[in-house]
Amino acid sequence: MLKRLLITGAGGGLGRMARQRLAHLAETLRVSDIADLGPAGAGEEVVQCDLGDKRAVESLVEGCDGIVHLGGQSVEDRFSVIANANIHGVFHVYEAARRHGCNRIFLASSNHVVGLYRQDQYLDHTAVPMPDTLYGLSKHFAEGLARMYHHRFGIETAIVRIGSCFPRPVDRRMLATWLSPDDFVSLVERVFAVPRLGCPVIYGISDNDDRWWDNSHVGYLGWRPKDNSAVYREEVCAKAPPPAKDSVEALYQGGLFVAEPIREE
Ligand code: NAI
Ligand code: 15L
Repeated sequence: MLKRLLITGAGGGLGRMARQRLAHLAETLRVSDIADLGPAGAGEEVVQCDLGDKRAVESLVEGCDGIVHLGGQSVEDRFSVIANANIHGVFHVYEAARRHGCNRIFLASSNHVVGLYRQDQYLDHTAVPMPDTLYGLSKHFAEGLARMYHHRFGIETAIVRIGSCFPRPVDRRMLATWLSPDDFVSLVERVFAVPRLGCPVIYGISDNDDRWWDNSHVGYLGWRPKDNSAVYREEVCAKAPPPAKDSVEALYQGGLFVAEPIREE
């Protein structure tokens, strides 16, 4: 069991779930966000801070022996916003981890690191990144940072290219990208249970019939996703008409992100 697990982004969609469902991994759960998280529950510490604030992150990480790093800008935005949270922010997290001897991190990367691949391409962890947005590119930076800190300083990271982690798939693309909340939780559990983690790229998807990504290289984690988006296929297809054949939504793994404008400044 960990002594103190830090969850960043604890006010977000995944963070709220992690806060509720991952407390058993540690004696103390330290939850953090730039947003107000309300009062600390039993066994919790609450720290409000901006990941872009190096000093604040330095003390945020102190005393933690594991991090579930979910905090940051989670969709495309202006470069300044992405740079603060996802570039400076993730650097601050890794630097603080190195200084304080925190050696295991679950890093929320994204499928948008490979968003410019086409939906008829099947990828594994060796695929050359093809980010679809500044957001996807910031996650590619985070992945590189994780590798550098692994090879130079021994910090182990699960680089998880999350597909679409929501209660249920809501469009046709998500039939391939869906990660169920239960499978997300079981993945985090394995990441902190396995004796040797290394620094693998893991595609964060459930056991969907539709799939673009291969996880066979991480069998050693013992993660067995149990859910399958196929259960929702009828419902999704009834609600969401098929996108036009030549639309980005139908062509690219990143879907509509591929059509996002570049927002400067
Ligand atoms: P979210 O947007 O709901 O939560 C992100 C949290 O980070 C928010 O509570 C926000 O206040 C906090 N945050 C933003 N900027 C910050 C800053 N400068 N300092 C401190 N905290 C800051 O996102 P969600 O869906 O919970 O995703 C969590 C992580 O997983 C994100 O890193 C996202 O990029 C990644 N991810 C999520 C996917 C999903 O399907 N939910 C898919 C792929 C990646
Ligand atoms: C992501 O990276 C986003 O954080 C999330 O909000 C979804 O848009 C997801 O990708 C997706 O591709 O469905």
